[in-house]
Amino acid sequence: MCDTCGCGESTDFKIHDLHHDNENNQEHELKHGHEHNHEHHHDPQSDHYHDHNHVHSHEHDGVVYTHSHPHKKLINLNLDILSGNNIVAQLNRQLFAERNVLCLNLVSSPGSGKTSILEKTILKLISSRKIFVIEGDQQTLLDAKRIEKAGAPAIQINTGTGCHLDAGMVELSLKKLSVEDNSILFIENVGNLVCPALFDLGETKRVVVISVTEGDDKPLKYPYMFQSSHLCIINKADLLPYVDFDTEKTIEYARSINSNLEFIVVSAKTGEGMDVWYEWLRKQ
Ligand SMILES: Nc1nc2c(ncn2[C@@H]2O[C@H](COP(=O)(O)OP(=O)(O)OP(=O)(O)O)[C@@H](O)[C@H]2O)c(=O)[nH]1
Ligand SMILES: [Mg+2]
Repeated sequence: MCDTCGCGESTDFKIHDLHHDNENNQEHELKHGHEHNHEHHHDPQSDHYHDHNHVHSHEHDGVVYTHSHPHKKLINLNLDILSGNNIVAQLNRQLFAERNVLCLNLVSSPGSGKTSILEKTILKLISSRKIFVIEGDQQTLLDAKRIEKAGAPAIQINTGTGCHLDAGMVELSLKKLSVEDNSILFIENVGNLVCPALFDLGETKRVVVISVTEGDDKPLKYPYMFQSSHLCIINKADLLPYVDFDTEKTIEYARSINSNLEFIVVSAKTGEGMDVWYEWLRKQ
């Protein structure tokens, strides 16, 4: 059980490489374990000085790979539940910065149109930009196959009972997906406006997608996702004539939570507004 949000065990996930997985059995499991060697020193304020040797191990084709990140950190055990994730996220972020990779974490409810937006984006930009994609879903290779069909290399993470990606999953995926320098890496998170908000993946920026069929109250109901995002894409604009969705009200609600949030209204289906999104990408 995940300590933070109560979803399924976060070590029980699978990473699928569409090309190198066994053809008869595309379920290529990558077992991932964590060992922690801890030394605790009590101090008067009940914080713990945490002498922490963080050892990752994973199994691939019967071979267990292990690496460790020794680190020392002062933690408050009540507050810093997510520190393990944040440390790996910081390593991912450092790697992206060193290699000039623009890493965007796409988050949304299920079905808002993340994969559709990525398909259109890849078709438009792949001739001028190198694009790579990490796909997150509880089950199936469907989205990774759609992305590869559009023309970009993709890795699929299946989280099983888990409801979000975490930084360790991204770190392991990077060992299978040869992301090139000066490229764009899109991470499509598991469709869910709750838990993915809590897990920093090391992304350069976070993009929240909502669609007009979901109702304009979403920023107020799921504030953490809007608070932690840099850009909000409002998708399915082609359906605006048929649904009760007030775009201005949505923007007002979201801005009341995050005054720095940017907005782009698009339709992945008709292509409306997509040029504004491509321009936003170009500026990053
Ligand atoms: N009308 C309309 N339908 C859209 C648009 N974008 C996506 N869809 C449809 O919405 C459905 C879900 O789209 P996806 O791109 O699979 O959404 P997703 O966010 O990737 O879904 P999950 O990965 O399952 O969370 C599909 O049937 C799409 O064809 C749009 O702009 N307009
Ligand atoms: Mg998808």
